[in-house]
Amino acid sequence: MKLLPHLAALLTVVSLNFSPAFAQHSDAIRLNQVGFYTAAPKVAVIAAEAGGTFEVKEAKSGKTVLKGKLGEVRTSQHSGKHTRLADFSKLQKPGAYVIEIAGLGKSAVFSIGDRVHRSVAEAALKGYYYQRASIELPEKYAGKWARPAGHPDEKVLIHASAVSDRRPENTVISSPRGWYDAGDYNKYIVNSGITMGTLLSLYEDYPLYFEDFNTNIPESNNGVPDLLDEIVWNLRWMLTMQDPADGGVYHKLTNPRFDGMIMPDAAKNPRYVVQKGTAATLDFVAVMAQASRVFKNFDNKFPGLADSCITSAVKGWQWAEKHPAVLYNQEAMNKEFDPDVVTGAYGDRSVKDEWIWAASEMYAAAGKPEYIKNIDLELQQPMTLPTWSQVKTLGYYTLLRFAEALKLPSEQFDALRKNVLSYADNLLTNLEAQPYHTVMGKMAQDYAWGSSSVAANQGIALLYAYRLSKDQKYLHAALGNLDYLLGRNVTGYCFLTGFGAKRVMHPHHRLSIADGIVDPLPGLLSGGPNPGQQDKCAGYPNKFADESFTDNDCSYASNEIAINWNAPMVYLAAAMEATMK
Ligand code: 9MR
Repeated sequence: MKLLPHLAALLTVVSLNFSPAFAQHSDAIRLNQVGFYTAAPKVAVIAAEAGGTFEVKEAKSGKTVLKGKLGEVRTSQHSGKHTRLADFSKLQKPGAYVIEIAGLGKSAVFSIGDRVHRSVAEAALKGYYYQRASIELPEKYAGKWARPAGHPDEKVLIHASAVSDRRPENTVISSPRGWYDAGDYNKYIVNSGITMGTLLSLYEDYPLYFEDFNTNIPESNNGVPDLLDEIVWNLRWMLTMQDPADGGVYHKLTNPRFDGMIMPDAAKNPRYVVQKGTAATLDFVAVMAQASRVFKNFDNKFPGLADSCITSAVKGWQWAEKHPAVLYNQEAMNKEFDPDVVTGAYGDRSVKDEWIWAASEMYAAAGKPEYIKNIDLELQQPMTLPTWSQVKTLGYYTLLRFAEALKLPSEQFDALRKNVLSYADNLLTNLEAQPYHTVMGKMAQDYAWGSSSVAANQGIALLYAYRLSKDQKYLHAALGNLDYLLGRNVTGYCFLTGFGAKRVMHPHHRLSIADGIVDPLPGLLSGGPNPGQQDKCAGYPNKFADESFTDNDCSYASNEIAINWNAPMVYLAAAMEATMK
């Protein structure tokens, strides 16, 4: 009898450790647990006292292929802890390897080769398929994560805050499809905005790469890149969120309160669209304008879609001109209307940046500079990293992308270019002293809620800098942030579910919690360290910014997943693949 609990514990360990990648490794040797490009820089970080040398060995034969010296001691600005680098860039022979350090043992197994992040990019895009609302996921596409349809959203109510002449309170509208926002099942326009903008930009920046990029979704092989098919799932939902009477866009489609930890088909609470707002409307305008550009080239596959997008964008723009700053304030709304809505707020205090983004996308879609004529593009101010509440840089990226086609005045182009390059240069300053040799984490504020998306978005900014300058230092720093996300960080976790030797197993994600399957849904990016620790979850190791992470499903502040975090992950991994080819 006494043996039984032991056996159960052993079985759990065995089932969690089924793949060779899970073999015991030293947690003090931190590196990208997926792989390294043959010709690119390769470093591991040693986070323990060790002798001065390291060896790289073939994983299978144990044969030593490289010996090296550890770098100088570096000190973390967040915790005061010490690290040293093991630089094995010289090793360029494709294969599977481990790093071994006397007294510490071996690292996780990693590979060196070409296309090492292809599977990461594919999985991260496939993550959106798993987030789809209103559709059954059959085994053929979803494997063991197959599930019945949930949240049909064909009978959604107009909330008291959202009434208009033709749509009085409780009018029923149909608003199916879209992606679940995150660990919860609601659908938020503002967060869809940056997500779609990032994914559409990925397509516009690297269209050729997606000609042969299959994620095994129902639409695969329909002659349209899977990236765009996936985008259409959310685009069609977004189109339903515009009030046809006046062009204003509802802020979100939501339950009044979060669903419990249940599967989608068990969720039966009424859902509402709530208050039209300027942030939602301008984000919608930006996405629709960009989508009209992209889907114009697929008119035979999606007849009329591009037209609907630009028509909706124009209507949204006109609404916003009449309502230039209607902010979503959930608390104020709840004081005035019932039922109270307490789900994600995505309330923004300024819409200046949404104006910049929407205007830039409209300009690039319609070719009419009038759209930016009355907008202060804020080009003399430092660039900001895109977040759901700060989107102006998405507009900058688009203006840069189409500078030539739009015949952008050279002062404007130069200012944009300078803006991106100085942002990237600031990231790079003092890189040599960083404890993990990443631009991510230099500043304490990098560890915001969803810090993984900060790392990924910094990577994107660096890739723009690289394309503008052709200077490899930016490309390598971007790659460093991908390394960060895949394991070269203080927690030692590979933050993308389904990948790495030390993997995230317990994200705050209803679909992963309620399905009873040990492995979480794959291809989803965990939020990452967040010293705010707002969830007050018990598992945090300490208060240090870079360590405030716990792989525990109570931790919505450090271990949730979200569509706006996955998008830059897809971008960074796919763009890196496209670039390193
Ligand atoms: O990503 C959002 C973060 O910036 C906010 O600080 C946080 C608290 O308002 O909300 C995050 O977004 C959550 C949203 O409100 C609801 N769905 C889950 C999102 C990720 O945690």
